[in-house]
Amino acid sequence: SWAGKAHRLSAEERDQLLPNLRAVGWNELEGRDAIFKQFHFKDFNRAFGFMTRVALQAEKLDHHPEWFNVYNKVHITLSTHECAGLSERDINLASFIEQVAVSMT
Ligand code: H2B
Repeated sequence: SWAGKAHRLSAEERDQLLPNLRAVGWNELEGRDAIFKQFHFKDFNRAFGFMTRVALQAEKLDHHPEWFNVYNKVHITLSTHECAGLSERDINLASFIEQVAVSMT
């Protein structure tokens, strides 16, 4: 796509980029190069409002979350299929997701 080919983050890039996300609850999955976070909202309306805003940005970025929603909970996994692992696209989307989550809680 217009963004160029995604590459898996190097060890150095991970050391630089992941601590900020870990500090707000994102963790690396075991057995898969991806990051994961669980969000809890006040109710379904907040959860779905959050998902709607993330969905519109995902489409704009052409980078989409894997997610699961039940009522007020949204579980999100981010990974880049193109490079079969974590790329800068996941870091960027996670940062956007954090901004939206803060505004919904
Ligand atoms: N989302 C994610 N998470 N990883 C990808 O590699 C990806 C995507 N690729 N959304 C995009 C769509 C690709 O399939 C299209 C054709 O650009």
